[in-house]
Order: sequence, then structure tokens, then C-alpha cells
Amino acid sequence: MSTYSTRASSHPSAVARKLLNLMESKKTNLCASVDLTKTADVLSLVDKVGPNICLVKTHMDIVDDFTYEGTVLPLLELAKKHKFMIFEDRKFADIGNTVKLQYKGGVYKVAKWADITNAHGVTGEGIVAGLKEAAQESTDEPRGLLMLAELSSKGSLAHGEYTQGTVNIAKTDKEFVIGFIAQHSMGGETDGFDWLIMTPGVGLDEKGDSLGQQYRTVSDVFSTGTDIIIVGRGLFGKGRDPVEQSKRYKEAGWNAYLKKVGKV
Ligand code: BMP
Repeated sequence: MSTYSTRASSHPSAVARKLLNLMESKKTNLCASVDLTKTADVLSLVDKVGPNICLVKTHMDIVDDFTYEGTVLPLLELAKKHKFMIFEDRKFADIGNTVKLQYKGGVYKVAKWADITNAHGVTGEGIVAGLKEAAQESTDEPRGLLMLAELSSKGSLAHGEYTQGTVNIAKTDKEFVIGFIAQHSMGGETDGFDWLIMTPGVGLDEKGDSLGQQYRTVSDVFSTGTDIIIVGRGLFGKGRDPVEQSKRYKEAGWNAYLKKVGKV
């Protein structure tokens, strides 16, 4: 198992290289999922957890008072201040031409500001090509895509043949597709791929929620191939102190990583 910095030195994606280097220098593989509905709350949470994370994951379509100037620009400032990257969890799932329009335009213009976004494989490989065209037409900055190979929620249909089909779609673009939202490693090493595995559904205190979410522990997800843990309510849920919790998950994630690469 290679270290993040070794992987950074040879990764074909500029986004992945930047993220892996950031993880090594900040000693964190924690992605904060900031699922809050007011811009002020999003920004305040991000400012608190910023020192302990490598990535902020947003769902901008839940932010009631979203504007580019009021929400995105201050978030980009915080990204500079605390050195983290941004992942809009948009879960695109349409034909290539439509996702191209959705990623580039509309209210959110995700391609303009998010380093990373994600997509389902259900519509086939045109989704990768469409999103890539949108990225190239929107910005000179590097952009990366994660495919949703598996989901954390109870009863998810994304397993077996579906997951394998999604992996095959990811293989169509080695530079733009940087990895997966998944619960396990998706292999690929023998074919020369070095995919980042980002795993949501991580929680140290609860087993799930009332709407089908299922939580696994940090050490459990690292034992099955995770590179980055995605934590939402574990950081900001009722009664929790986000600063304390982000330190706790950062430490748990980093220790699990060190163990995996044989450094402890
Ligand atoms: P929480 O840690 O509060 O359960 O939040 C998990 C976050 O990860 C949510 O934003 C959710 O949309 C996302 N997510 C998930 O929970 N499971 C998946 O399989 C894929 C996701 O994107």
C-alpha cells in the first residue's frame, strides 16, 4: 500500500495530485460534509473544521439563500485560508448532453468553482464525456470526477454487476475520473489505475439514522480500501462540537491510514 505522497508523485490527475499532497501535508483524510441549509451556517462550520480537513463536500441545492457571490466566493476564500479542496456532491445522472448543461450552467454553475463532483453510472459512459466537456468549457482549473460505485444506504441497488459496470465507465477516462464514492476498493491497480476511494456513511457514535443511512467505523472503512472518510452529522449533529469532532475524526482517519501503509 503506497503513501499519499507516493501516489501524488505519479497520479495522472492534477486534482488528485493536489488533494493527495494536501492530505499528506495537513495529515488528514477527513472530508467534511456540510449539509446545512443557510449560507452563514455552512461558512461558520467550514471555518471551524477547516484546519482539520482536506476536503469540503457541499450540497449547494439545499442552501436556501445560495448565491455565487454570497456563498461560493466566501467558501473559496475559506478554502484558501485553511487549504482544503471543494467537492460538490451533485450526483449527476442523465445523458451526456444534459449533464453538460447542468454542470456548466443553471443557478449553481458547479464546474466553475468545485474541484470535484460526482456522477452515477446508470446512464452509461456519455456522462463522463459530457461532464468533461463542461469542465473544459468552464475553466482552466483542473477538475475531477468521482463515480458512485456503491452507496451507504440500506437497500441500495448499486452492487454486483451495477458496480462493475460503473467501474468500466470510470476506465474510459483515466485523467478526469479520479475515483469512486464507494464502501470498498474498486481494484484497478493491475490495469494502471490509482483511484481514490471516498467513503460516506462513517460514524463513530451511531449505527445509522431513521431514513436508511448506515454508519461504519473509521477503522472498518480503511480495512476495506477507503482513502478519504466523509463525515457529516458526526461532526455537526445535535450536541456535537465540530472543532472537537473534526479533530477526533482526523486523528482516527490518520491513524487508520498510518496502520494501512505500515507506518505504525
Ligand atoms: P452523514 O455523515 O450526515 O450521514 O452525511 C453523509 C453525506 O454523504 C450526505 O451528504 C450524503 O448525501 C452523502 N452520501 C451518503 O451518505 N452515502 C452515499 O453512499 C453517498 C453519499 O454521497
